Amino acid sequence: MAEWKLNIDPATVRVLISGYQSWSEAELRPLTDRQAVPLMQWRHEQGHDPAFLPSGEAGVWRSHSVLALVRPDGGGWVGAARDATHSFIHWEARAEGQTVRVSGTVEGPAVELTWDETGDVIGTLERRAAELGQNMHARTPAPQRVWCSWYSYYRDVTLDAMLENARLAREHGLPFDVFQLDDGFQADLGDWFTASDHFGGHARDLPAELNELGFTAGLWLAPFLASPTSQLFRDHPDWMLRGKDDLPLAVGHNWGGAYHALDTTHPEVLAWLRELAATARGWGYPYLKLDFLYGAALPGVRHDPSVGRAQAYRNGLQALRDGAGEDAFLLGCGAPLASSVGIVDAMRTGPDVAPLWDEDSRRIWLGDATGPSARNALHTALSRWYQHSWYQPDPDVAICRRELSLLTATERHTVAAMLDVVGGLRASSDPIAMLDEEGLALLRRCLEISAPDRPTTLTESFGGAVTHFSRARFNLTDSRVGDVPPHGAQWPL
Ligand code: 9PG
Repeated sequence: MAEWKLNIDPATVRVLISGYQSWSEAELRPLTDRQAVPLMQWRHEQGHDPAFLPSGEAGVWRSHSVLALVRPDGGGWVGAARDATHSFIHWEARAEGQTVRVSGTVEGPAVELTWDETGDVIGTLERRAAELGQNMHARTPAPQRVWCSWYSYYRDVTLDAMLENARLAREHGLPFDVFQLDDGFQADLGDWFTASDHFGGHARDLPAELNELGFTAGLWLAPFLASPTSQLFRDHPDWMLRGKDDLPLAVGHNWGGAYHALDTTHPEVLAWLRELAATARGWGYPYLKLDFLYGAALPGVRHDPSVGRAQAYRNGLQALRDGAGEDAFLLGCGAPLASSVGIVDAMRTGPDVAPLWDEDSRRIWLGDATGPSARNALHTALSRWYQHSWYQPDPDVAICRRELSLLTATERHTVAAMLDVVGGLRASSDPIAMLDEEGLALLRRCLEISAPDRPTTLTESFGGAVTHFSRARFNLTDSRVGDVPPHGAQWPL
């Protein structure tokens, strides 16, 4: 463990942290504030790293891979790592009287950590992040424009709904590159080759028709998961990651019950992952959204105990890349972030957007800001702006429809501004038939590719996140701040 003691009054310092995986919070907060830890235990493995949780104490902030402290003059300190291929890097900043103590810990094979004092935290963090990206051979292809079925059809998606939206998108000349089928097409978690009862076809029936309409076909998979009801689980109980009690570990509760994860130190599991990705590719899907990837990285008992969990995760992800092919486009989601650099092309960098601004009961009273909401997605994706040198960032979908949504016109505009500032993948889930002229115009604007923007300052924030950029200023609070309405954005500036 490396440690630094800073002779600075903690009350004058802000901290910038990034949570473990796609959905974990990233924040820019006064150091003396309290980092929330979810009250519900099952959210620990699904939204965070259970082995390095937020502390829950005032004045103690934990971050993964990078950490920055910001003085009132915009200078400060930046902690980073040169490489995260085989290891997890845990940072902690702790207020102690009139000093701040910082520690950096490596879980896994040793890696060199960097700790810079700087007059320009924004620039130094961008530079150190870019170095990590270079060292890990980051893939940063051109941004894709994606229509995804999740945020309007959810698990009820059908083959017909996919094709109807693709046809309408073509009729309207909407510039999507990819039409991506999300969760709901498969019989069970793990049983990817069998169709669900309601889908009205098979996933392999879709790509040819999408290609004819001029779109690339994309498919969602949660390749490391297996539900206890699945054939995969029944056939291969010995493939599961286990707990100390030798039972298959419960790694989350998303589909109305607990589910398990594959043990990616097992050679048969790696072979299965290669086959799964190659099969999806063979069906005509060169674009894969690989979700719930955190499952392979949880602490547990593995087939090969000599492999650490960061390495086990990486080996599983590499098997998927090998199966899909070097030229496939892989989008990671629910994934340990830095550990995926160099294998994925794009990465979700925040929680899900939802057609509502905030779910403050869950966020405030249950201490869980990893749940779906426009506010949570903005808060975290904006605070990870520097990660465009790791992969193409995916801050999740725009919502341009007015039906099936509680978002106001101001809030829809704010999400659009966030997509411009993050400058990565563009996505939408709106049923095209629901969009009127205004909705279509906003969608077209959201699909305009832009270069990632940079913050103008980290010494000010309208809502605990990085909110001040050169092209837009965001207000994530519930009251007007200066010229920016609540939940609003001044954009373009
Ligand atoms: C499909 C969805 C969509 C979506 C993904 C992911 O923390 N959670 O409990 C949690 C559950 C689901 C979730 C995100 C977080 O959504 O982000 O785009 O693909 O799965 O089931």
